[in-house]
Amino acid sequence: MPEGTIRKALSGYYYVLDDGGGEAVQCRARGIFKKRGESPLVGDRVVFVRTENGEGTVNEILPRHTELIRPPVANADLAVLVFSVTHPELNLLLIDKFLVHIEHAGLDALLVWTKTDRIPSGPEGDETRDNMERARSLYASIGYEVLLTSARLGQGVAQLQTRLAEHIAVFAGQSGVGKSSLLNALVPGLTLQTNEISEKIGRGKHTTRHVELVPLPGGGIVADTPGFSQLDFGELGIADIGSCFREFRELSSGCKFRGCTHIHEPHCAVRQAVEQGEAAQSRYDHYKEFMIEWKEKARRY
Ligand SMILES: Nc1nc2c(ncn2[C@@H]2O[C@H](COP(=O)(O)OP(=O)(O)OP(=O)(O)O)[C@@H](O)[C@H]2O)c(=O)[nH]1
Ligand SMILES: [Mg+2]
Ligand SMILES: [Zn+2]
Repeated sequence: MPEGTIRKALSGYYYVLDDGGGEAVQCRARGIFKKRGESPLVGDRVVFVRTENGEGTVNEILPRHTELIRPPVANADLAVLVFSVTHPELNLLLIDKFLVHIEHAGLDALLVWTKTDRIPSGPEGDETRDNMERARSLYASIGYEVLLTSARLGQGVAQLQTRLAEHIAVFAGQSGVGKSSLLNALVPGLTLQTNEISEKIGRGKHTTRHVELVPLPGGGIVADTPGFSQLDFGELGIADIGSCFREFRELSSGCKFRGCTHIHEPHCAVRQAVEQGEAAQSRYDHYKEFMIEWKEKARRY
């Protein structure tokens, strides 16, 4: 039976690229998946059969290396968090939330900040520029790579291509930050649909509606995904939020108590580092916020 990769999922169909080549085959999934509560994801390696009418059936999902729940993508090894520096502006809370999800899923993360061309060059752009630089050095100090880009000017696009070669990457971020625009800039001739953000609410219009794998000319594959801004730790099954903050994970060996939650325990190395300015206050504040959110969810079940 042929094997292939799911390139796109849409309205109950899975578009499978045969390893042997040719056009993607439109497949249904076998009923057994539903009964088992499984569902094939874009990026899944599958075994399928061709049926008479040129369509096919997905018979088996091969073991996954990674699995991201939101956006739903299998086998990616690199998550590219796409955030715009303005329109909408950087949202550190959301960055940290996405990072928790990604660390939990075991993917490497790359932070890509877009729309640098929209920062006014005069003094009225100073605040945005300062915020951007401060955030950049914060995340770089934790060990995350940050790339500044403009899809409009092509800034950073070549570096991004170099970084993405050899990877299966997934673009993740709010609606309207410029994920599809960046992919269009990476792939000459590609015309993924993009849309102005709503000036009234300052957010995107959810232009991309499905997950789709796009091969890059310089090597690598990227999954374009619909924008989102909600992540529920309960739903994602993330209990150990502290270990998903890289710098806290490292510091926690210095906490007096094993399993320290870094909230109320004495002799906590994480709290001490925050107090001494060695770990970022914003990261700690978000951590506490996520813990509260998570506890409230847990109480409700
Ligand atoms: N000035 C400027 N505008 C950009 C840039 N990148 C994207 N945009 C604009 O931002 C808007 C949203 O871009 P999209 O690429 O549709 O955003 P998206 O992240 O794919 O949004 P969803 O598909 O809804 O998740 C469009 O009007 C783009 O033209 C950029 O680098 N500079
Ligand atoms: Mg899009
Ligand atoms: Zn601690």
